[in-house]
Amino acid sequence: MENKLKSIRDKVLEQINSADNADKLNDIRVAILGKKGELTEVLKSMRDVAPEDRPKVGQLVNDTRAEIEAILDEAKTKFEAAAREAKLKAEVLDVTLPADKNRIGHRHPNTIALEEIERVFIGMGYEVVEGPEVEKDYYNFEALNIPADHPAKDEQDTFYVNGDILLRTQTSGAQVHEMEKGKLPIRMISPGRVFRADEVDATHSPSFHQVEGLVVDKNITFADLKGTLAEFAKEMFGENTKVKFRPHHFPFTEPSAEMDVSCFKCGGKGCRFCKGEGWIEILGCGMVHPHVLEMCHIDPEEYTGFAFGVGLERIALLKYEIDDMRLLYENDYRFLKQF
Ligand code: 2NL
Repeated sequence: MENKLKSIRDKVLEQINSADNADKLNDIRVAILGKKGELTEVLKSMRDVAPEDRPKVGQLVNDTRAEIEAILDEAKTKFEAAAREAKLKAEVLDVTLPADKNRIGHRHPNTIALEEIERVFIGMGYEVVEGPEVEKDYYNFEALNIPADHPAKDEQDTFYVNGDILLRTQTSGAQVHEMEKGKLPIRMISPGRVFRADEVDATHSPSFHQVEGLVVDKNITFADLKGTLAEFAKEMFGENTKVKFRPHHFPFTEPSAEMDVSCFKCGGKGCRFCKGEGWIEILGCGMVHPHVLEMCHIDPEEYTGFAFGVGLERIALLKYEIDDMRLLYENDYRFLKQF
């Protein structure tokens, strides 16, 4: 029995020495120590051993088993360490490789223009107030003196959500909401997205942005309108910018005007940029129509006001000399990174 155990032990040692991976070790473990393993069979044959020899032989079997297990474990640890070593070598990190460059984002030309406009008016004591893009027909049209049968309503070719609710065509609604609150005086601008069922081309888009302004107080006159907008033009386009007001018509203002600025490229002499005119149209404006004030429960005998509206894209296109509005919406990084 002793010899048999010794021969098993020697055979196993030799097998372990020649094993070259963890799987083979496992095969050896099963062949020797498993349910039907050689050493297990030896243990089963203990019944043939004389009772007085059993403790000694049993001890010997157990010692052999413990020794083989220890050697198997040691070999397994060696294989695992070698495998880890190989894995680490394969995954080596080259810290000298230059990292991918981070592209830092920046403001869209529309945002740059809007923040510039906001800066000018905040500097003159105006508040910035935003309103809802989905608006009631009343706040977009009716309250602005554009009744259901008014031709201005057709011109704006509106997107309707249902008969009463629409995507706003101008940000005026925000100002009507403010006037309805009844807290006077008002000095505000309301920037935001507006919608019109226009075909896309170099100067049109079904969704664009507007900044409207409104002042309501006692003794506000057309002189306040002119002075304010002349100052705005100088701050936006340069100290030497002149302004010109041409009579116009809007249903919500009376009198109404369009304001031109002297061409900031040629100073007014006429060039390619202003198409030889010397002047560039910038915004629409006027004194708030008395009926608009009345509908907002403001007494037009006591209070007057002026209002204006500018297209944000128009300002951005002019200021940054962009010749096609569509470029503003494509978000091509090669275009955007120039501003
Ligand atoms: C343009 C110019 C304008 C207004 C907008 C306004 C707002 C209220 C009352 C009176 Cl709440 N007016 N806004 C005034 C004049 C011109 O926009 O070209 N619009 C299409």
